[in-house]
Amino acid sequence: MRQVLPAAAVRVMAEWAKQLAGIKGVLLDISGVLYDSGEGGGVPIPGSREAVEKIKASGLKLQFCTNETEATRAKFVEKLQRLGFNISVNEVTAPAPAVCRILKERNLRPHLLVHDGLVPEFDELDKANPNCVVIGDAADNFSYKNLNEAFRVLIGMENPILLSLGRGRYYKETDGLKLDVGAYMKALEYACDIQAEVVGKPAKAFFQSALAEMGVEPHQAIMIGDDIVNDVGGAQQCGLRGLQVRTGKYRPCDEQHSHVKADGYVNNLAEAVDIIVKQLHK
Ligand SMILES: *[C@@H]1O[C@H](CO)[C@@H](O)[C@H](O)[C@H]1NC(C)=O
Ligand SMILES: *[C@@H]1O[C@H](CO)[C@@H](O)[C@H](O)[C@H]1NC(C)=O
Ligand SMILES: CC(=O)N[C@H]1CO[C@H](CO)[C@@H](O)[C@@H]1O
Ligand SMILES: [Mg+2]
Repeated sequence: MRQVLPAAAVRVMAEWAKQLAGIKGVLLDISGVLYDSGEGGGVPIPGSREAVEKIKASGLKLQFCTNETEATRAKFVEKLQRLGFNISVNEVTAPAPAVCRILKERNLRPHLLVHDGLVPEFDELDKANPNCVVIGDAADNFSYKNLNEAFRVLIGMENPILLSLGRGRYYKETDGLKLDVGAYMKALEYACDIQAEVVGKPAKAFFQSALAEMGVEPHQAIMIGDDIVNDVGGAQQCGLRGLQVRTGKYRPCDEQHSHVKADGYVNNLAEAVDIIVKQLHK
């Protein structure tokens, strides 16, 4: 029997599906799209494991694009594999490796205000006599003491350089919403009257490096995320199409956001992938 959808749903579905012609690659946010993070590693969002397989089987290029900065990429990927996702380190674009490249290029020696789990990503770098501060989602390591130490390093420099791994406002774990790095980045900006350089979503360069990994042009790619500003808005700024999933940190008011309008809204990753893959075979 043919499923009867309300007229509005049919129209919206058709609208964004029509824009899919020429799609060659899919960029996926991880947290809130594949799984909900939290104590004990988190829980997969129903249908998302199968959706990843379906993209891979369809011949579309796939790259995961995360602002996750609590653990090294290797640790993070291991966790996702334990949750049943078929994902490898080279399929993940993440801020820490990107910032390491920048630090090397510019001969910067970082003072780190990051989660303990991320510190090994910076092992190869000279951290003596720091000439910049790198801030990431330090979670419980965002103590007054640690923030103040970073502040003192910055305020003592002639031209303070603050590099931030993302600028998210908050994110969601299984026990609720959590303040993200952006809130702390703003505190240091305010105290030192400076502007941070953001590495990670929604920075254009970050999406571009993910696209380069896939070898597709912005107009051939679609980003799927739960964050209307950082995933959807960031991707659109870079020339990609952006879909928002109604999972993770999604809130209904996102669909009336003051300056970001997603190319489409879907209930979850599985629904998005069904529509995208069907469209390929038209
Ligand atoms: C995992 O993904 C790779 C491509 O990234 C694919 O070749 C392989 O068949 C997948 N493995 C499973 C078990 O689906
Ligand atoms: C970071 O937090 C962990 C867990 O609370 C703690 O054991 C560690 O000492 C902290 N590290 C720093 C540098 O504050
Ligand atoms: C925009 C975005 O992807 N935000 C993510 C930032 O990082 C946390 C984890 O540290 C994720 O939960 C958010 O989804
Ligand atoms: Mg997310």
